[in-house]
Amino acid sequence: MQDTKTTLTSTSEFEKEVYTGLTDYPKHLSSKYFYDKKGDKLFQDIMAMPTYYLTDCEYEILEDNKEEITNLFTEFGAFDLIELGAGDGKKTKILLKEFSDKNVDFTYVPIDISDNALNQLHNSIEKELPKIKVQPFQGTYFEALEDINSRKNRKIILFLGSNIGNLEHDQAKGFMKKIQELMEPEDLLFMGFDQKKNPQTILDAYNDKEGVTAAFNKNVLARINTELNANFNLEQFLHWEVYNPETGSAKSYLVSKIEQKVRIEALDLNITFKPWETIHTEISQKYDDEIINWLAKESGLEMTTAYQSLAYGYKNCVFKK
Ligand code: AVJ
Repeated sequence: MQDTKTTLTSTSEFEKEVYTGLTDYPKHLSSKYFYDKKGDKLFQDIMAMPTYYLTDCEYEILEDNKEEITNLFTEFGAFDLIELGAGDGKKTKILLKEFSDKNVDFTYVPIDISDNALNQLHNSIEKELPKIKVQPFQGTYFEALEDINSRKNRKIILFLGSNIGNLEHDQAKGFMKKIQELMEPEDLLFMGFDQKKNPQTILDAYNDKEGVTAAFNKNVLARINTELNANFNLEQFLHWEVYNPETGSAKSYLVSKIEQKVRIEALDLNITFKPWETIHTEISQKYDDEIINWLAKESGLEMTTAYQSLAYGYKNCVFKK
């Protein structure tokens, strides 16, 4: 029952957003729609590529500091470890394994938009770390906040992988403020922020030669084709990555190579593209200390600790209210 309902709600949300995004000027689609079964796999492939340095940075930070992090998290006894955008949980498992080995009393609450990713994660934890209590939650970040709000235990909220970077500053600020409002004084927010760095390194991370990121970006069109009965020709769109070193925003676009018409049957909609017309699909914001401090201040959070990966420039920050 629950599953059916969730699927129906998110499908109509998808329809609405596709309609709005493709009838707007300039056109846009949300990166949250990259993640179906195929998209999850493509993102896993991206995370495994050396050019996508973010994975290694965070892996290194968690591995090098897992004992200190354990002390921080267990300071007040039992807690709920709530992870926003858990995905395949590969990085989180460094902490989960450490907690399991040390018999830490906690419940892991992975939250993700992808049912498929959540099921895989749940199964793999049951197999690899059977002692851990898991309570998965499928939904968007904003739906997740409601669930978080109803929890009684001490909350430690993980937001890893620089997932926050998918939000524009104002959205990020609003989101962190909402989290702050549902935190109690003992609760913690543990967040990953990718840092500004050599612009070429960033372009290479989001524009790999193998074309995996391109396929990931185009997966939103593939989903519209299969789920909304449309006829996008993926070959006729170019994946294009732009990085602005001043603002720190990396943006992904799909650019129409030709003049073309697309039919989206489920929406009874015809879309036309002029040659080189764009669809903005993703922002992956890069941060510096000024921006992080501004976000913290605006959302009423206090940073208590920060862990850094110096080689590439990546930070995990701990906040309390
Ligand atoms: C999962 C949002 C952190 O923006 O770096 C990877 C997604 N997009 N390559 C990012 C992504 C293109 C990723 N996040």
